[in-house]
Order: sequence, then structure tokens, then C-alpha cells
Amino acid sequence: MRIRSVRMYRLRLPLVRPFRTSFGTSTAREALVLRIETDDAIGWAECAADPEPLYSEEFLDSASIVITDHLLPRLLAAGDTLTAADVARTLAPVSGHPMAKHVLETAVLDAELRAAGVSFAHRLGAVRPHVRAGVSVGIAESIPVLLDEVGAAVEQGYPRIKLKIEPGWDVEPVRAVREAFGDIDLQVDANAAYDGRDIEHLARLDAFDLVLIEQPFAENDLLTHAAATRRWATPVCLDESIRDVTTARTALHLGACSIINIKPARVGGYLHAVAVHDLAVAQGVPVWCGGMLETGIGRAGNVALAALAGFTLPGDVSASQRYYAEDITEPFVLRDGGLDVPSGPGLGVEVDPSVVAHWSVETRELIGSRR
Ligand code: NPQ
Ligand code: MG
Repeated sequence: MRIRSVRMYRLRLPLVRPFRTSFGTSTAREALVLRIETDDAIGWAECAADPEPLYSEEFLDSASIVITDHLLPRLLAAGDTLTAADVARTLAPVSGHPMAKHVLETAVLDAELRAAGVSFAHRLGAVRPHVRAGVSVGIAESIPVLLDEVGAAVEQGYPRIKLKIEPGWDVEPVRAVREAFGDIDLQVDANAAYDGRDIEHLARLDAFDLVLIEQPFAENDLLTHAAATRRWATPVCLDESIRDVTTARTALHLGACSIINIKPARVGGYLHAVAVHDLAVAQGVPVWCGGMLETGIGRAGNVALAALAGFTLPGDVSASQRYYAEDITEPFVLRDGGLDVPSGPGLGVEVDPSVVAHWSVETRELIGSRR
């Protein structure tokens, strides 16, 4: 495809409630949104990176520089026969930066699929029209506040609740939620806040019949995750550690997890995400789709991915209104404990240019329509 123009917006979308994790508190989502125009269609994608390198080493300004100075020039140099399937190989000489690569591949894929009239769900291999949705509940200021938030989510019909934990906020909040809400599907996510000295402390969570514990230890500490997998009854799930198919294969070989959280942004795009899914399915490992507080653009792709056969656990794919009063696409709405998978061409959602303009703090034309 011939890329005629590339525009990058930096958005600042207020969150309807602050979101606190072990690595910080967010009151707004800042995102890069990319719009590429080809001869046949317009493609959209968003970058999941945050302003600060806290979840992983990427951040918005690093993504912006890598895209403009190192990735986009390579895509343009590849010429007009470039397809979405070629993007990863074309960008592979650049080391790392999966979130920056993800946004370019996704925009090209969206344009390609919109032009062909094919949905993301169909292209990725989805097998269901509706996916179950979970919520991720941030660290609260007190147990009663936490119980209020969990209660509201249960009331709305979410079939699975995930609690963010950190040292000092783990066994007691889990106990309180279990006691208040009984037999709900409950899991926890530590975002790497613990280390090997905490294995015995976290073994106390075995008493609460959790679905899983997500990323208790550092991203590169597969051996401690393997030790915990042997020690705990609670299944260990990896998020930050799984950067590609290779780390997934290594983690499974070491017994460092029994469940994988797949985030397209973290593994460098939807096509890599499908490859991690396929590996997990081949090894009988359940997967679920993680989230990065995406706008409707990223949410649409994630919902399509979550519709693949191996995604047997509910994902962090909540309704838009859980995060945003006003989204940049039509909102995703909770129905029967889940979301409908878009079936229209490409991502299957329409971006509202006036809403994008309203929340943009910066707009840059990376290449014009001069070619
Ligand atoms: C996780 N996501 O599974 C991530 C953490 C995360 C839904 O829990 C801005 C602020 C962006 C906080 C992206 C969920 C973020 C963020 C991801 C937290 O680990
Ligand atoms: Mg996580």
C-alpha cells in the first residue's frame, strides 16, 4: 500500500476515576493516536505507552521519537508493496520498542482491512461474536472504598474482578472482597511489586481460591516465578515478562506460569499476539487479553483478539464508560457480562475527529500527502 500521510495526535483523556497500581496513580490517560492515510483507506491505532516509563521502559516521548526517526522511515523505504504482514519484519532491525512497533503495524493493518472490507476479528481468527469482560480495580484508599467499587462492578454484571495489589495491600483486601461477595471469579495483579522473599507471605492468598495471581515479581525474574508456581496453589499468570513468543516459550519451559496475559501492545502488535496465543493453545495454556486503559481504537482490536478460541478467561476489556466519560469512538457497552466483537471493516469503530481534536494536546503531520 502507498502511505500518503501520517498524522500523530497526542491525547489527554480524563479518567472517570483515578487508577492506582503498585507503580503509580493515573487521573488521565495520555496516548499517541496515529492516523495513516493510504490510497484506499484510513487506518487508526493508538500507542499504549504512558508518559512515564513505569509499567515498562517505553513511554510516550520515547515512542514518539522511535516512530518518527527510526520506524516510519523504514516503513516508507520498504516501498508501496508493503503489507501489514511485512511490517514486523521491516521494523525488526530496530531493537525493542514493542509499543511503538505495535501502533504502526496496527494502523497499517486497519487501513488494509478497511480497504478490503474485512474485520480485525475475521483476520485474526476470532471464533465468537461476544467476549466476557472483567474489570481491573485499582488500589483503594480503604477497604470500604474498595468494597464499594467492587460492588458496583459486580452489580453491573462483570463476571470477573481483578484487584491490584502491592506490599501492605494484599491479603486483607482479598479477604474482605471474598467475604463480602462470596464465590465471584477473583484474581490479583501485583505489577512486579514483590520479590522472592515474599513467596511465603503471598502463599497466604492460597486460602482465597483466586483464579490467578498476575506478575508478582520482576519482569526478568522467571526463576522466582517458577519457584512460586511450585509453591502456591494459586495459578501464576505472567504479564510484563511475556514480551514475545520466545519469552513465552521460555517461561512455559521453566514452569514460570500456567496462564498468560496477552497484551498486543506489549508483544509488538496483534499478529505477534496471535502467535503467542497459538503457542499457548498448542501447550494447553489458557490465555486472556490484558488492557492498557485503551480508547475505543485499542479496545476494538483487543476485543477482536479476545474472541480467539484460546482466550478462555475474561479479559481486561471493560466497557468504555468504566474509564471515559467521552471516548473518541462510539463506546463499548457491557451486555450479558461482556462486549460485542465489532464486525465492520478493520477495527470496526469510527473515530470522531471532533472528539480527537478536542482532547488533543498536540498534532503532528509526520508525512504529508506530497508523495
Ligand atoms: C496491567 N492494566 O494489567 C495493566 C496495568 C496498566 C487494566 O490493569 C496508565 C495508567 C496506563 C495505569 C496501563 C490493567 C496503564 C496503567 C496499564 C496500568 O498490569
Ligand atoms: Mg498486569
